[in-house]
Amino acid sequence: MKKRVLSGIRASGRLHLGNYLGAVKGMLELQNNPEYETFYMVADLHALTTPHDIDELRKNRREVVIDYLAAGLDPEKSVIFQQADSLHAELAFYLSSVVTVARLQHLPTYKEKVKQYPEHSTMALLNYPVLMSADILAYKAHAVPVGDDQIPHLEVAREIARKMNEQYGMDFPEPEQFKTTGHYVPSLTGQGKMSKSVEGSFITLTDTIETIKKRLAGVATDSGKGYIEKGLYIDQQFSRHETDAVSYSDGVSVLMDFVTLFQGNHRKEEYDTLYTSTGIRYSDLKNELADAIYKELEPLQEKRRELEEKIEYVDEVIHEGGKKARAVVEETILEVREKMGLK
Ligand code: AQP
Repeated sequence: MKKRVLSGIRASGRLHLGNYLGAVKGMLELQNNPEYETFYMVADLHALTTPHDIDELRKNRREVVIDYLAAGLDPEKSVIFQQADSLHAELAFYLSSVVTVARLQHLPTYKEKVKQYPEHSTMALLNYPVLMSADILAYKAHAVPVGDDQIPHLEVAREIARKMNEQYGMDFPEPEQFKTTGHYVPSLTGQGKMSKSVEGSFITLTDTIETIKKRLAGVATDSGKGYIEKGLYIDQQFSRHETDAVSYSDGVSVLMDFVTLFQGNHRKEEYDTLYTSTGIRYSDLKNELADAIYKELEPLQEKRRELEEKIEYVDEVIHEGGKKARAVVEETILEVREKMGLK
């Protein structure tokens, strides 16, 4: 039997490079691996966990699907659907009976969101990881292509799977992160990760070359020259190694991450050499980097324009995907109800 994969992105705004590199790239890789059966959703219920505008949410539920299709998700290979069309919320309730409030309150992601939206410390926000567990366990998925920010939530999903298996005799696999090379894309501000809701942090998949240049222009740089710092690296066998690392300032370190992701290790090493010799000209670096990013996004944007002309096709994909996803979830829910004594 094929192993199952589940992933999703919140319908809370335009997709950015973090979503693309941390999640969508992994979704594509597994979709194209015949050993896996892939389920990819728009997390519209999760969008209710933070303040939102109703019309925007309605629009974003479809926009994320258009981004998925533009990036190469293929309804012939993957089930593409909207979370609210399936029955994840019902399963989340059953799963919530094996998690304590304290466990959820201590999660770093919960604390961060409460800090970001102090007026919106809702039950839905606290329950976010339980709903995410339901998303995954509904399909008995093994692999979850998500970025590093979701690791604490995956740990909750594994704990819930274990408890449901021990207490009720379910056979949920313990899901694992499927990691991409862009599993942590930093914010352009130099602080934390790239996020939809943090202005100045992101580059979206629909940005023009001019916008990308403008956004990169805002990244803080330094004099262009730096030094090599001696460091200590401890490997998995706990052996210690001396390392030489170029010490970049916050903003330049972000630029270097992007150089590695879009131009490769070799270009990054050339900048390392320049930084500790003649110096880097950041205007040239940013222009070259903007071109490399745009080169990756241009085909997606072209495909997106085509899809915008075929909205009936997009809605058909959503409709068909919803039916397929629901059929799988119904089976899991029947089993859970029976094992929990509700049938
Ligand atoms: N910076 C990132 N680097 C790598 N992966 C990332 N992801 C998000 N940001 C990065 C991954 O994208 C997927 C979908 O994210 P989401 O929209 O469901 O969750 P999110 O964390 O709410 O995304 P944002 O952009 O941070 O939105 P806001 O600001 O609204 O909270 C996940 O797999 C996530 O790991």
